[in-house]
Amino acid sequence: MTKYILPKAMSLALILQALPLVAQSQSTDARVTNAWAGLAPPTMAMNAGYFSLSNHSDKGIVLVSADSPAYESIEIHQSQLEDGIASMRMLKSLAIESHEQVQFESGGLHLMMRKPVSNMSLGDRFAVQLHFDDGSAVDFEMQVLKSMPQVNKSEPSGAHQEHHHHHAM
Ligand SMILES: [Cu+2]
Repeated sequence: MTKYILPKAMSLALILQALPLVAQSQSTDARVTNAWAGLAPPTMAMNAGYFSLSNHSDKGIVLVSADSPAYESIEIHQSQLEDGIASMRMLKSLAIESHEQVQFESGGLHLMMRKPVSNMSLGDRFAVQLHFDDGSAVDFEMQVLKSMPQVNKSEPSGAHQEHHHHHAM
């Protein structure tokens, strides 16, 4: 009868391979990039927030809400053009299929952020949290900018964009 004895180095390699799977099941694989908000006039009690949201998991995810300490309330909105009239409606949820990316952008999906807690200036950063229907959440920072950041929407080939963030959960 043969007895298998794994060399120590080999068993360690097996353990290391297994670790990412464990981490994956405990955190969401949603990732936010290129988050920004325009500079709203001080008289405006609302602002729109934009970003790219990618689902890097093998399952669909459902965004259900967003909040920020910088605004009293945030809704998920969809702008649309109907018969030449622009309007927007609130979404109760937004499904993102496995390995899909959705763009929150001017004229489309956006976060409608109401009643800023303080006056925002160009370059200011504030925290935003997205909540999903499975109870997971993603934290990110939104920056007040003049216009959309000029970054590749797809996965970068250049070195200027940060690489995947692994959630330390
Ligand atoms: Cu809106």
